[in-house]
Amino acid sequence: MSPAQSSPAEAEESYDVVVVGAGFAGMYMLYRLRGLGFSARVYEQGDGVGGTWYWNRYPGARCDVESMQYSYSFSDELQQEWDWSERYAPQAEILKYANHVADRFDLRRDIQFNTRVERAVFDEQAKRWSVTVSDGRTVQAQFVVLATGCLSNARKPDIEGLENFGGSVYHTGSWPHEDVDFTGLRVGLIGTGSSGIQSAPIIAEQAKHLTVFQRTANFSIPARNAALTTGERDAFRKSYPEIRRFAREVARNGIYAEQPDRGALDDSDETRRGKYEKRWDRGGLTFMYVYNNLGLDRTANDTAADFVRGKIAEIVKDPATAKLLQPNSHPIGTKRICIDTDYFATFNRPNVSLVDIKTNPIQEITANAVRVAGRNHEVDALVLATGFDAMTGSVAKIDIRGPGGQTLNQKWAEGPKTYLGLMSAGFPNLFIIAGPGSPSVLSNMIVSIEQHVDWIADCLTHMREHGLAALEADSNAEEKWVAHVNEVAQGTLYPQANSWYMGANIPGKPRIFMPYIGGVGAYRRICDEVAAKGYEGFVMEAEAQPRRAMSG
Ligand code: N01
Repeated sequence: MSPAQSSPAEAEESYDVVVVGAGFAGMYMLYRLRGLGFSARVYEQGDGVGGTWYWNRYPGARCDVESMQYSYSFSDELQQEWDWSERYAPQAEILKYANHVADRFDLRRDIQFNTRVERAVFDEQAKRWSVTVSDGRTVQAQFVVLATGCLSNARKPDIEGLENFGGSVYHTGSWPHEDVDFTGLRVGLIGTGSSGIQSAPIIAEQAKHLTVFQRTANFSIPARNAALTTGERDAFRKSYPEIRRFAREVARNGIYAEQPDRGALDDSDETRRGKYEKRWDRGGLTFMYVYNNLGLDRTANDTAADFVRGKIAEIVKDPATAKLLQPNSHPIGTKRICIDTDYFATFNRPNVSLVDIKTNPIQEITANAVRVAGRNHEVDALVLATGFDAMTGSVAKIDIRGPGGQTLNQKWAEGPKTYLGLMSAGFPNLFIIAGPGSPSVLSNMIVSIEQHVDWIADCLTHMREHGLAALEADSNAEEKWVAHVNEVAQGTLYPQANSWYMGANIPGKPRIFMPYIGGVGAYRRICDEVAAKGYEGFVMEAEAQPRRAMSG
């Protein structure tokens, strides 16, 4: 398991680890592998690093986790030296940060850009993966790490006539690199999730007219974005050790913030309203932290949902539009809550209109219009903010074949199954970062990414030290973990929403609550315990020796 050294030609084609993707997960994985002396090759389909932040360049794109927390913690020099400009960094700045990290740690020399991983086949004799990439080459690797991202497979909707549209069509998740200018154009925006809600106000400022086609009204909280002062940055930096510890161990979603200590029904109406007002004014995701039972108890949840519906009615002047914008189909927070800048107020502009496509779905897209309920809404450009085949979509695009030829897609046909979100039984030496069954998208992604990468790095080190050739999830351990993930989800309100967490946005995708909702702290403790017990629930195979179970 040392870097292949026999000949330069062989070394070029054989690695300890192939990493798929050079987003935040792939970059940190490479950094750790290199530090441990493993040879690694990263393949990235884009022509630059940054993953999500490389592709999602739509107007208004910014993170909904505050910049000082949505950043790597592995290098204190990095976190002390990097200057974030705003409370919520815009996409371009996050991408600049990703590029800075790549340069600072000299990562690019092990990343091959513009290259997709197309196939990975496990050779049971050699205990190695043969990985075929889009330039036609096949390389060998003992391990493959899928750092493919949870929201990276942009999904075009299946709407009749879309291919006949005569104007430009953009998807927020694969936005062009050059500037897109909507000045003087009539723009149609389909989709009102985080991407649609962030982009609508900016497009409306530019376009002659913006028509928003809404299928599901969404809850959104003001971002209250602002420039960060030197004082704010310094205060944060001084407290980084405690902030990072808290985010990893205490906060359920990996974000340092005040934690609620009571339920919504424990307060009087007046006190509750005062608390919601305070959080609304403060802005951001932590609105859901006012009380500890908003995700658990429907009556408690309704108090927060009613508050937000009331705010929408206050902001939006036309009562019919306000009513349409008020979400009623799901408990607040059970679809990813959106964070906006002036989204609802955008509908007070004379050049913006809202079309309900829940009651009357889009009938057809013609060369120059979107037809709804027999009426043509004429548009010159279309923006599809229709989301992603989340969590499994990018993994499914790779033809992954385990021993015996079973594909991962066959195994996951009824829904993804993993042990700890890290590995899937039947696929040895194949790791997933932030996979289904891990907290991933329910958390500050960088906290989860660092935890997974560190765990995988420790696991590979353990294997090297113990002369182990292969490791895979035990199917019983996997079944138990899947049952636990489901059980925890069923105890919450989350499964009540038709969300992408449930796979509900993809026709035909099995409806399973994919992320682990037990919280990043609890999850980390479980992963650490598994490792401390000699990788309990994993099956390991020694070099040239028969398989043996390594349960604790
Ligand atoms: O995608 P989404 P997104 N016809 O799936 C609608 C992260 N993110 O790109 O709800 C008509 O949430 C769909 O309607 P419905 C964040 O985790 C973060 O906005 O299925 N409409 C919905 O309104 C987020 O949750 C940030 O009924 C169709 C919308 O399109 C995740 O990425 C910013 C349709 C899709 O919403 C995904 O967000 C952006 C159809 N055929 C994204 N198909 C921040 O950090 C879909 N829709 C702030």
